[in-house]
Amino acid sequence: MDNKLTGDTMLLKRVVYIGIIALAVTISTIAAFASGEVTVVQTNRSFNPDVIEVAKDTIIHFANEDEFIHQIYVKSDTTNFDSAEQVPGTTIDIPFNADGTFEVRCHIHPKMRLTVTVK
Ligand SMILES: [Cu+2]
Repeated sequence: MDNKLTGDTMLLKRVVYIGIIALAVTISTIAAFASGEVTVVQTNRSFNPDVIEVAKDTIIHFANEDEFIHQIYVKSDTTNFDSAEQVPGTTIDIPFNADGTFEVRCHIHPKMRLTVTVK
């Protein structure tokens, strides 16, 4: 094979790869700060991400992609939520309608912790 062509092809692949990463970073940044709807995934008995900042009136979808049942809750002066048992493959929505910093915890797994800052 022509060496120059191989070099050009590798450069093109690199440019495309960097472009994909830049796009992914942009999309995830938008997701982290978007009002409206954000998804947090539960895997390996943890929240992913485990720190998130959202605009007021955002609904966070909690998608249980774990092999375990979870049962999540928020306890605070302004935002309170207590879910039923959440079996794998299901999603629970929690609205965050007040400014502040909140902790989402799991009754079943005390080490599970998500910090949500709403502003
Ligand atoms: Cu749990």
